[in-house]
Amino acid sequence: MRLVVGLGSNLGDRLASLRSAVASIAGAHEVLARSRVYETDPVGGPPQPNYLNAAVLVRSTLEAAPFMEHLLAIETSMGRVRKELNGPRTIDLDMLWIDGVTIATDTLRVPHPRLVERAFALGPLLEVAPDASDPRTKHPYSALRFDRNTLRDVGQL
Ligand code: PH2
Ligand code: MG
Ligand code: MG
Repeated sequence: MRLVVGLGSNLGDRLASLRSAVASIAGAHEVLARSRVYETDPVGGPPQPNYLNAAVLVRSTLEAAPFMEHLLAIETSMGRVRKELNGPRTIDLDMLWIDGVTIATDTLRVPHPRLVERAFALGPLLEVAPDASDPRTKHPYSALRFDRNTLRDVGQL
């Protein structure tokens, strides 16, 4: 499957965390493209530091559920502790989109339920997968409006 992983970090050495996570992903799957790294204001949750956000386009032989398990294992190995919903985190790895696939179970939803309303997810996704579309409606994400000014380019992944 071809999919996009969204990365976020707002605790510790944020850039190092994003890069370390990408290295872990690349150790087990084919990373086809990497977005720029963007600094973004936190959206939702408690008051918390600014995020760095990015995305990678991946090709994997795994199916969605085991792929997500791998992402969660990387988060745990990097010391992520889950305290509160939408709270600050050293690393967050989200399966934003899988080409042609919709999943809606109790434990997994793809596309990410808040993808289209979050510039910090949609912007990086479109950079690595400009052709991405909603798997059910086929509506291209590139036709959606979002505020590019909320994404401050701070360098390469
Ligand atoms: N992730 C959240 C909540 N809020 N805000 C920004 N800017 N970037 C994120 O990655 C983010 C967030 C929960 O996953
Ligand atoms: Mg998230
Ligand atoms: Mg997450």
